[in-house]
Amino acid sequence: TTSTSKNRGLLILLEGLDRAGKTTQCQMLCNSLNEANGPGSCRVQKVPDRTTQIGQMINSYLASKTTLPDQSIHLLFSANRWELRQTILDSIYSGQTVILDRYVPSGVAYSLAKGVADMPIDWCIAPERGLPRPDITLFLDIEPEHANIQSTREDFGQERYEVSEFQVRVRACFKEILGDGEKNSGVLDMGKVITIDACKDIKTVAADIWQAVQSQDVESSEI
Ligand code: Z5A
Repeated sequence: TTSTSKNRGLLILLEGLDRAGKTTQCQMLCNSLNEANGPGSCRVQKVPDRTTQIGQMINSYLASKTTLPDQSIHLLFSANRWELRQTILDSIYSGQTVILDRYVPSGVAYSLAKGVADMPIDWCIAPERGLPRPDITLFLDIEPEHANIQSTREDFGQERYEVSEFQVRVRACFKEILGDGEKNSGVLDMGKVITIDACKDIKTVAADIWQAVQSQDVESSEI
């Protein structure tokens, strides 16, 4: 199902490492849902939203134009999600499905992977509590250590966090946070978590995502 019995839209999250294909797949899924359910019934929200003032600070940090303490950048990423909270809720409750291109799991995984002593997992999660919970999380999985797939994808290596050893740690953190696919089996409740093999070609990944979204029996609970 792609809508709930209360006719609210769904909150669908696509997560994964850099260059896993999230932006590509968010757009393809959105196009398919708009075709199936009518134009405008779905939209994509990129996270971070680099257009806000906080987003511009994040952008400048990621481009290594500014430095910030690890704690400060963590809280800015979270603050950027809080800026989006109301518009996400407005969309969902007006019946529009929102596809998130990254969200809370990225916030926690990238900070945890830094291994900073005074930023344990509880500290990292605390500012995220109260944000809307996705109905479905699709984790686009690639193996940086084996496939070395990212370097073959356009533009990899341009930004601060795109270093292979770091990506290996981020992947392990994602798995700890999201669990093994069963609801609530990870540290974070991100709804139903489904792992997608993102090493396949773009069309096959899109078909796998479409099937996963279609086959989900999503609850109509409050977000
Ligand atoms: N970050 C954080 O620390 N804390 C937070 O709270 C959040 C984020 C939210 C920027 O994020 C950084 O912020 C990121 C995490 C950190 N770390 N870094 N660097 P971002 O989402 O803005 O990152 P991005 O640089 O815009 O996107 P991305 O993740 O790197 O890429 P992607 O969306 O996963 O991939 P894509 O743009 O769809 O595809 C990349 C290329 O690969 C493109 O040429 C595609 O045509 C190609 N591609 C895609 N799929 C395939 C397949 N299946 N086969 C072959 N080629 C493919």
